Amino acid sequence: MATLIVYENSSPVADAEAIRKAVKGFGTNEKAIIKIIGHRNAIQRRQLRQAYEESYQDDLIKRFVSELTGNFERAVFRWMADPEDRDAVLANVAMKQSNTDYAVFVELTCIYSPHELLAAKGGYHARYKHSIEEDLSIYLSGDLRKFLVALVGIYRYDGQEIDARLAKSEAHILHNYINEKAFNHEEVIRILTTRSKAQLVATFNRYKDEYGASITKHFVNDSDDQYLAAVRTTIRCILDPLKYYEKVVRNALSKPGTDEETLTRVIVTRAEKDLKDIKELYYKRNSVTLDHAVSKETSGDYKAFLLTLLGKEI
Ligand SMILES: [Ca+2]
Repeated sequence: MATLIVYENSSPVADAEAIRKAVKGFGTNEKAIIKIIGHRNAIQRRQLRQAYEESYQDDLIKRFVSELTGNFERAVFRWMADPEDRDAVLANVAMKQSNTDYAVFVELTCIYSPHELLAAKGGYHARYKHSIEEDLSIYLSGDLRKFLVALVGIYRYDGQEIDARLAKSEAHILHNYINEKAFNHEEVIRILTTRSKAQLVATFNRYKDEYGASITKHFVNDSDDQYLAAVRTTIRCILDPLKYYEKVVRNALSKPGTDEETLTRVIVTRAEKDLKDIKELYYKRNSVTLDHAVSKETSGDYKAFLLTLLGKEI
């Protein structure tokens, strides 16, 4: 379930007028901005951008970028952009980091629906005039590149049908290659990147039954291998997205100085989807509410904005 509290009867023209007042002239009324955009769903935000453009011949996102700063600016940008454009930006930022944030691509391909992935790829074309695969190939190398390009390139079947015999045989194939430490074998990559999520869940469960441990525990070696880390993330995303997100948020908050990029990503991309469930899991796991943890680790307008998206009336 979502955390976003949507005001249903808002008017895009009235919103645009209020936003104009908040940004016009010297300074900015950040609170007024949060009060509006923190309570609008994706369709309302698009209508607001259109109304703003029509009324003032001004691009609202560009205006926000010039008025706001730091983490708050980045969060507002990710929130106000169309989802496919936002995902394109998240992907581009992730691949350009010196230590590629592979999790962004795993989320796109293993948690998002195939349709949403396709939209994000289109958004990437529109914004960067390249394909995601093309740019991944520029910024990455080796097994991680091979794996992520394959993941992004596939349009996974989204149905719930399961072939139990196939699950058994592919659990066996995976186990054989893992035993030989041939973690990057093309059969391993083929299974993980082409099978439907439902089928993979069956395969991973079968693996656990047959071989006595979760498959993620077997995809390890001594070295700090980014490819293997991406494989483990893939398996965790497919098996239990909520559990995955809870851990991502927990790690982002516990990092010295806080990993704001990741914290923002999870809150902005999940607020209209399942952030309420992630919050519940977070509380169960940490005995502290996510709202409390976020307000402890963040400050100012950024904090107020995240808490609003988390469903707090402030
Ligand atoms: Ca201003």
